[in-house]
Amino acid sequence: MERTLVIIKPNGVRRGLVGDLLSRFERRGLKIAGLKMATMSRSKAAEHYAEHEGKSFYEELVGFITSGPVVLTVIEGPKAISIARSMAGPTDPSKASPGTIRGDYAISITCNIVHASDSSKSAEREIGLFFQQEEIQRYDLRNES
Ligand code: FUP
Repeated sequence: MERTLVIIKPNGVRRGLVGDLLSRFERRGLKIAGLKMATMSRSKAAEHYAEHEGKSFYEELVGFITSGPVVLTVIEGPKAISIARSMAGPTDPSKASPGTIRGDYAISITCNIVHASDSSKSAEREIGLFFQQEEIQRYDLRNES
């Protein structure tokens, strides 16, 4: 069983896509184990995107992710990390196939609707940035057994 951090970015919230996006993960059979809405501080955004500090797109990226509320969700299930990444589609929406989140809803690389952790190490680090242990719920999905 894996856990991954999925963030519905500010444009996903502003465009009213929260229900649709959460629903995609539920329909796929993944579990919503943690869920909250928050506006990211600049310092949290800097921690989250630390690997991109100094890159040409960094300021735009941090400005965008802190521009309004996001939905933070811990998604759990077998191979949840790679499944959530493939559901999101490639970082650059122009390369994303229809049927993926970015292929259905995005054209801008910065405003690419969702974040999904790219490895188990990133998932652990990123979940720890935004969730306390007690904010992650334990329950069984009906379709698991
Ligand atoms: P991803 O893992 O798909 O979120 O992609 P990255 O970690 O490579 O990039 C993080 C975010 O930086 C992307 F969601 C969008 C932004 N970005 C740009 O704005 N321009 C780029 O050239 C690359 C990434």
